[in-house]
Amino acid sequence: MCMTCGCGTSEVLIRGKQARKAAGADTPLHFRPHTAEVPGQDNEAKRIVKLEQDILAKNDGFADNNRRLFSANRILALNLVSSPGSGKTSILVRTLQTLKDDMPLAVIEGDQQTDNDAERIRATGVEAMQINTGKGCHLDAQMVERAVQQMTLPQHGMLFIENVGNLVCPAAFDLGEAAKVVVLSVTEGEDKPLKYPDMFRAAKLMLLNKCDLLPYLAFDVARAEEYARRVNPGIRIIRISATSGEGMPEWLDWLAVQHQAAA
Ligand SMILES: Nc1nc2c(ncn2[C@@H]2O[C@H](COP(=O)(O)OP(=O)(O)OP(=O)(O)O)[C@@H](O)[C@H]2O)c(=O)[nH]1
Ligand SMILES: [Mg+2]
Repeated sequence: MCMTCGCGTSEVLIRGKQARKAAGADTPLHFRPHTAEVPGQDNEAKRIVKLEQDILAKNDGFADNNRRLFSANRILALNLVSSPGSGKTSILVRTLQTLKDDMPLAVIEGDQQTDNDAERIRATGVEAMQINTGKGCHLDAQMVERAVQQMTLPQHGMLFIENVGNLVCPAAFDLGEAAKVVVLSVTEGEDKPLKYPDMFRAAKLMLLNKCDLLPYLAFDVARAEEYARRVNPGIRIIRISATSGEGMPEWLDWLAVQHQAAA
């Protein structure tokens, strides 16, 4: 289990020729990180699994409260997730600039350190709360509840929650959002949906960002999209560029449909 954030798995799988040789069998080698090979190990593993379940159950309680609050105030809440630097804040800035005169908007920013992203959002005139998670690698629903208590609710509008840049842990944590939106940029490689399937499975929409860079890269768009649909057949995909504005109308249309459903 990842003891830093409490969101990891109790078992690691190592695959490869060396591992098979070491195991003396043709099967993958399994081991549990952070636990010693001592009698009672099974009990320890069970305790860790129970701890994970407790953490997620507690989180789900806060997420339900958040969802009720958003629903009562007719707010569309979206949870933007991606690896660091995919363009979450850039997409948000461009989106807010377009929508800010039409409806109430607010943003919660999650990062380990700095309020750089919140400052970028505030420069658009939209209210932003920054959550610094320190060593934590994801936002949880209680953090969002606390941030929401300190901000003006964008009633009948939209709340964007930009999660900590990380394609693993934020997948497991419901924040009370209507949907997770995963941003994959074309500089990251096509295989990310297969390597980090939980995130792509959890998302309703994938924004394939930085498409303005495609002429300079050996990135296979069709393959990336096929990989995303392989792990999540229902995922919607929109190709965009926060820099050039390509795909923004389609993204704004998608937002309008979700907003109508929340209203
Ligand atoms: N060429 C190009 N660059 C982009 C695009 N979107 C974002 N960038 C650049 O990518 C870098 C990271 O963008 P951010 O918006 O900060 O990414 P982020 O996902 O918010 O990053 P973290 O919050 O640190 O995880 C910046 O240098 C952006 O200018 C895009 O569509 N095209
Ligand atoms: Mg950001």
